[in-house]
Amino acid sequence: MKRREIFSDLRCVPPVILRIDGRNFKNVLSRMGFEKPYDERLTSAIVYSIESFFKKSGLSPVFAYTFSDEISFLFRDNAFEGRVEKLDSVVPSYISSAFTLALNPDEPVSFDSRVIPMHEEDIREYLIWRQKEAWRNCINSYSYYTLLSEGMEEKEAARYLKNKRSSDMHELLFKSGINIAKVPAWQRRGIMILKKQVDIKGYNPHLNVKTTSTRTKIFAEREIPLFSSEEGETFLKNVLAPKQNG
Ligand SMILES: Nc1nc2c(ncn2[C@@H]2O[C@H](COP(=O)(O)OP(=O)(O)OP(=O)(O)O)[C@@H](O)[C@H]2O)c(=O)[nH]1
Ligand SMILES: [Mg+2]
Repeated sequence: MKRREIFSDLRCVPPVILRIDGRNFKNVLSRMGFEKPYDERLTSAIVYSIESFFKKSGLSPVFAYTFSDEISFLFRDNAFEGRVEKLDSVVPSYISSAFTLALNPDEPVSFDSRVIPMHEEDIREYLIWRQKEAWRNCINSYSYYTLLSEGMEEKEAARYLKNKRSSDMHELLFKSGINIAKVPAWQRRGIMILKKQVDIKGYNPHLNVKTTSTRTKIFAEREIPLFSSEEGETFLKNVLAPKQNG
């Protein structure tokens, strides 16, 4: 029977990105009464789940990048010896479980998952792509819920926005009093969760000396630059520097 487990040896070579995405979250979050288009409780629960993953899962991603209901993790360390089935099952189940602990929702939630083999030099391009999606998602969802609040039916609003240019949506939002360029950065650009080495200053009373030790801390950056900009390039160089590897 063991021979039938034909996918268990499917492996990937690092670096890999693993992206998970909330299953059917449009309906699930609506049933849970989350605010639209953005609810701080959802974002906090996702950030909490990622931080918990960094601290307690025993796995060690370089970063996680999140917006809406999706999370991308970068692994460089050959987690699970690259076994795709392990990565694709353990990561989304851990996040589902942490998310449930954070929110105590009325119904179970699930996340789908995909493993994306990367080259180091393509990681920035991947992040630029996802951040563009975050922005598209931001302007679309604000426009969509603005139209609904003005009395439009769901299907009609979706149809109306289908081929709209982003400048038209800007205009539409501006008329309703929303300056989309001024909504919080995490809604427009997403959030990066990172490990950072910090110096902890202490004192050794036996030797009567000041001490400094280094600890790894997890930070959620809610004000990140545009990855495609020069500032974004510098930011990502730091995030992807080899010292952040471990
Ligand atoms: N109410 C609310 N909904 C949100 C929020 N963030 C994301 N969503 C919803 O999550 C959905 C994410 O899009 P998708 O992942 O494409 O859609 P989905 O319904 O999760 O469907 P699948 O991922 O294909 O299973 C958006 O359409 C939003 O409706 C939020 O802050 N509040
Ligand atoms: Mg989803």
